[in-house]
Amino acid sequence: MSPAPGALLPSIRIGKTTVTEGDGGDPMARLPYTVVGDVTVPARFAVAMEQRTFCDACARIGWSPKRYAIITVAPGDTGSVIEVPYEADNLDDRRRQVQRVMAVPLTGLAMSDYIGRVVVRDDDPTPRLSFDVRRQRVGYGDDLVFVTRLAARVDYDAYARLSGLVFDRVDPLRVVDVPKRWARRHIVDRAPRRSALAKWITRESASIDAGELSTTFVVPTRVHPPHPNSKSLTLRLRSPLLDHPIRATIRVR
Ligand SMILES: [Ca+2]
Ligand SMILES: [Ca+2]
Repeated sequence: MSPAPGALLPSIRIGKTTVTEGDGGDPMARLPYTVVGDVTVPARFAVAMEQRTFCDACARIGWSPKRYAIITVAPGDTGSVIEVPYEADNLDDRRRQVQRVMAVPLTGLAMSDYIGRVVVRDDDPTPRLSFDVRRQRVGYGDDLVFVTRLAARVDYDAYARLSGLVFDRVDPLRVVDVPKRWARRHIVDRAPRRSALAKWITRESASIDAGELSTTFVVPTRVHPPHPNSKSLTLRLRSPLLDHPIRATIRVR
């Protein structure tokens, strides 16, 4: 028997929950709801589920298409769970994944709290970021190749910056040692040709794009007559993924 017009309908209160992501598969979160009042005849409500992701530097963000489900509440039920699908991977994530669940009464029910939420907590460790060189010693005319590398793929752009370090008592690679065209693109025009190249390398990007494992920074050198002493270039890498900066050096002779 349907409730008389004006009678207070039992209502549904949708809850909130947080789940730990896990690794792959088709995971389902169990979002609780409670029934306030007595259900005396089968009642139904519909839910729309929508995934939202929030992140500054992620490859995949935004809203997913909605999914729908219809939930039947049997007489005497005091509550149960709504199964809410979400995404799980084995990548370190910066995105915040939230499943928003909106309920609409169909028959025999009212809604009190009609918006629920599943927050998915990432469980993958941040991989180690390293900074290395392809060859520690090169000759004039060769490229100096600095390599920024992640130990595992991640789901965001791994931001990193390079700057040069200048040391006393070390003969530095100089502006004159690199091709003019490279110098024009990477360092200021006014850099004196005899000054240390490292001094002018201040803001080079060494960021690794989401899903990639490494990136290189290449400094070409000009062919020179043999030089009695080796020269060197040391670069320092800074990144929010590192507790402290790390550095790498290449010698040229
Ligand atoms: Ca995971
Ligand atoms: Ca993850």
